[in-house]
Amino acid sequence: MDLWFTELQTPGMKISCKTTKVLYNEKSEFQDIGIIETEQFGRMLVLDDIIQTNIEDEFVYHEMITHVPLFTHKNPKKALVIGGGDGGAIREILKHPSIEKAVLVEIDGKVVEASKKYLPEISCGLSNERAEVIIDDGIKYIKEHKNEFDVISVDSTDPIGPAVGLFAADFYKAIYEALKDDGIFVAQTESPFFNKDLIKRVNKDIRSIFPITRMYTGYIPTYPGGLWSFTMGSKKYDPLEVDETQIPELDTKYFTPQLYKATFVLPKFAQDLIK
Ligand code: AG3
Repeated sequence: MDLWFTELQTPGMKISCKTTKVLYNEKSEFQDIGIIETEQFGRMLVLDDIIQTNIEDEFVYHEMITHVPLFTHKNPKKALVIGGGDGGAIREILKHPSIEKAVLVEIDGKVVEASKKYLPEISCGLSNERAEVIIDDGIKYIKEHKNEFDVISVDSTDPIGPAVGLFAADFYKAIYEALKDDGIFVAQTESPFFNKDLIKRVNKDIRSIFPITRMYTGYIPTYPGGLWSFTMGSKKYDPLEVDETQIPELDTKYFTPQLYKATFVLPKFAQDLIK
């Protein structure tokens, strides 16, 4: 018998993955959490029927949401991830020797628990002594912390339901205040192909708060359209002025110093969104 997990990526487009096992399926206070074994991508984390990450392609997203801002900053010591309960972003942040503390604030403790149990390759950083895991509402947390972080990564779900507030101008203002004077933040900002209005709005909002706003992309096979955007707001450092020959090699699978520079070069239609 063939079993297929299907995500409705847009009202008119689906992605299906042949599924060999359901490892975990529970409803938390916030969402329906699934961890399934797929033939193509290995173990996969699914929240409310939307693919979040999987063993095969997770490296792209987690490397890009962390190393790009961390290498834009001259000396990042304290980093924060909002969301990202699977721990992939924390694992990447800890590859930077300058990092003294990497804090994760995830609203759903069950996502962290399930990821620790079923996705150890992704969640492994969470038990590191430099990591701190806080189960709390990221919006509330950010408002209670001022002038504290060098780099903040917003590793959210799609802008529906509980994540809507993580794409709001008020939240970006609070992030600005939670960052130190030369701080940088990056948020995952969906597909340049399918989420044009969102990207336009988010860019406008971030530009009205941060002196430097830049968008970059990465290729993630299981996300709608493949091409995925990240938007950076920076108080002082401009990634376009970073000398990539000074970026050290890290143990990565997608990110390289050369790619750092190239990732800010956008296809014309994507460039037009943020004019
Ligand atoms: N955050 C979710 C990205 C959005 C994916 N959207 C989709 N498949 N429709 C990823 C969490 C990984 N730490």
